[in-house]
Amino acid sequence: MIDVSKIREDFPILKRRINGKQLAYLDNAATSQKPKQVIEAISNFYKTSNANVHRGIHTLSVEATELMENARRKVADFVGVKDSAEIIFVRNATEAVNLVAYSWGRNNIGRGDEIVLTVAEHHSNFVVWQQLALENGAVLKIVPLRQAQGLRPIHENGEVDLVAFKNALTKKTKLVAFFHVSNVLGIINNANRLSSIVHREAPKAKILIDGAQAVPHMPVDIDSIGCDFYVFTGHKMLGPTGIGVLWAKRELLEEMPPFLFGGEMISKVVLEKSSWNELPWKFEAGTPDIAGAIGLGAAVDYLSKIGMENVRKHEIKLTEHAIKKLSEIPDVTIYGPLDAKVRGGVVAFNVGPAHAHDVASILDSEGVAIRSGHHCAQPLMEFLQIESAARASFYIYNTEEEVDRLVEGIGKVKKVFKI
Ligand code: 7TS
Repeated sequence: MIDVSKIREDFPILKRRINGKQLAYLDNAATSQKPKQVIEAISNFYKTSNANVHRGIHTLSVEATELMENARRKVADFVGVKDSAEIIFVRNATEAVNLVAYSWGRNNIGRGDEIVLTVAEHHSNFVVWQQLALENGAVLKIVPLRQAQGLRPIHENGEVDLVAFKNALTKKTKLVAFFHVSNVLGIINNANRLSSIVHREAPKAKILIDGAQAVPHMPVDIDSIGCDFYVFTGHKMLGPTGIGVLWAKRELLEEMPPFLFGGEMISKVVLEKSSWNELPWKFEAGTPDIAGAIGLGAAVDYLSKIGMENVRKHEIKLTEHAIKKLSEIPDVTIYGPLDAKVRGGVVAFNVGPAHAHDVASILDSEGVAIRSGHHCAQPLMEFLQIESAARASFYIYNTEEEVDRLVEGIGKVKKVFKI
């Protein structure tokens, strides 16, 4: 088990007081806080090794290049990728999905071709494909979540409907894109199983997995999943904002044209034409976020030291506690499965008729930070027939006491709204 009080000492921001109360930061699905090891890695880089990468012969440039490429190796190891040239640094998960849509999608998906998504995708894995379909005349097919049998409403089971998923796959399917862990319902998709269904039913289709909520919270071994593209984002896993990752198989990346053109990504330029740099740099035009990559490397070191199995266990414990406590409050509706073992550390809920923004605002007055709104998943909100939800999401530094403060805060919401 992890030593939370020791971990908390590494996060300076957790000492803050908000509205006179000790901060309880329960908005980790939006972004995580950063330990001093990450903050120092970034500031040390600027203090001691700052130079541009891949260009200079001078010592600092060589040092900066080594630091950045070491970070790439660390990230590759962290997610079980053997060939670190398959790790493309981008700005965030959203940019990674766009890179795939522009470089691969626009060259391979045309009129009448089908793109299969689930109804619970984050907008970054939804709007990107919707736009491509609108442009190219491709067809979007949306897989619903499974309807629970019996008494409980849909939102309390809610894994991807496997029958509908299988039925959506046809000879025309070019791309299947789905989340690994839902940022609203916490559902953990069985990525290997869904991938093997795609291989069986639509062998020519490519598979893209959005791992933005998975990689920070559980062991992920990309090479073993059997997908073609996997994306994640550094700022949700203790890293800085501005750095994310696209992974794809080498053969696929080699076939794909560059997404952005300019410096760093070329091999040779003559007046008439240019040729492209090797992987991964072919997809990293311009000066990259060097400090961001180094910061992400430090984040990966930090998480590896704790062990992702331990991160997952800690979050299961907090989620179990949260679901138990929230279930005891009349008028609180929890969305997603109630068994913490099958879900990530994200708990979305509503309190009677109170608007989620009011819930979040009253909790903020108690120093408890949660997110409210549609969570960039409006198709899912429509599916659940709600406008919005409040959401608490946990990480390594959260405690059961903080969950209890969330619950107490909900008591205050109920008083204010006379629920
Ligand atoms: N995919 C999922 C599943 C996400 O939860 C998010 C961000 C993204 C993609 C996009 O990540 P980005 O780094 O490119 O922005 N999710 C959230 C959230 O739930 N609240 O704020 C951001």
